[in-house]
Amino acid sequence: MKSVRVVAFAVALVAVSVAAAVAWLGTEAAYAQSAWRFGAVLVLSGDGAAYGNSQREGLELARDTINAAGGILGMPVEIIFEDSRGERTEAVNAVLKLINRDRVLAIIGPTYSPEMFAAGPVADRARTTIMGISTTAVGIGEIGDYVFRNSLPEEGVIPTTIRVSKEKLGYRTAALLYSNNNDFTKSAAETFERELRTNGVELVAIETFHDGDTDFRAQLTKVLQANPDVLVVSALYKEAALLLQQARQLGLDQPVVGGNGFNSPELYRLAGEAAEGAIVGSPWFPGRDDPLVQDFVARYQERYGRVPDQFAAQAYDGLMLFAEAARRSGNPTNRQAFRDALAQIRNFEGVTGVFSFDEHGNPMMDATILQLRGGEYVEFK
Ligand code: 1QQ
Repeated sequence: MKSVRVVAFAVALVAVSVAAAVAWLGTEAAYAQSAWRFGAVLVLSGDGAAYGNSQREGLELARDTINAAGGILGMPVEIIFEDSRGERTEAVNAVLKLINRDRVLAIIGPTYSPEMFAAGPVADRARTTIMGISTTAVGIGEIGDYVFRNSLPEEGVIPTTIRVSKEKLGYRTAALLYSNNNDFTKSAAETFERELRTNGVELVAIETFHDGDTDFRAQLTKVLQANPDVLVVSALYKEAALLLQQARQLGLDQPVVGGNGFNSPELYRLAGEAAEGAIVGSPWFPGRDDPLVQDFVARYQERYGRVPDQFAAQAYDGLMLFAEAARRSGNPTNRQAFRDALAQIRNFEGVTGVFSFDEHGNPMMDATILQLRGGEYVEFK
């Protein structure tokens, strides 16, 4: 009896070990990749699709540039694209799928700050690097050790936008208009408010709306009565375009200063003349006299037939940063080594500028102040 039990135990033990070995082999097999597989979660449809489609183009150009030069350590780069439609839950689901099913090494995106505040902690808990290429609200890098961004936060852009625009335009009073159900537009509005006050500008009206709103006339009528010297707007391009059109119709012809939502040429396509002259800060300036920038602009233009916008440029730089981290880490299945290599990158030369991450995974770089003229972003002088 006793020996039967021992044998049964031994058999069970072997069975368990075999199962464990098979499971281990299975994981290893899934991990034994012959490509650097990354995921990208972008707003590819819906109201903000122009942001995400520019990002997709920038990523594809970077991917093909890397692969045409032989890949990274002899292995090609692969990107699995997911459309979040700008929705937090979609972004979370996409991140889970990329991590667990596709077993990507790391993730680029999501496009919007609110999406990152939802999906960033999910990637962080799974110890998988996630890097925003357009998220600009305060506190993104601080979400966790595996959360990065190469997009310059509004906190790093707006102080220059306000200082330079005030110097040139000499405004003394301002109206601030912003969407207050979006982490990014809210965060940027707080920074605008602080910087306006710091520069001695009096806020004579503060008006809010929601993402998705289409009628801004009630708020604009109050702004008209307050008669500010300048309109400061923190909104995504769709709301910003409608707001600017309605403002001009009501007779508000003041200069306009915008936040990062203004960096898509879609703003001008939707708003037309109402957006003419709008001022916005960005690390990206396609006219920069730098061979790296001009080579990128020429290749992008050849492939897509237009000048790359900020979102395409930051996406391009984002994948190039990932490629550098991949090269340094040396292993397409080691997520920890990848994260550590990315965190250590200093003085990386991208088309949007020279990158270093601070201790929270946020970039430190300079901004240029731009003005929309005839649908193009030119240096504001
Ligand atoms: C954010 C942004 C948007 C303009 C990205 C498209 O800056 O959500 O943080």
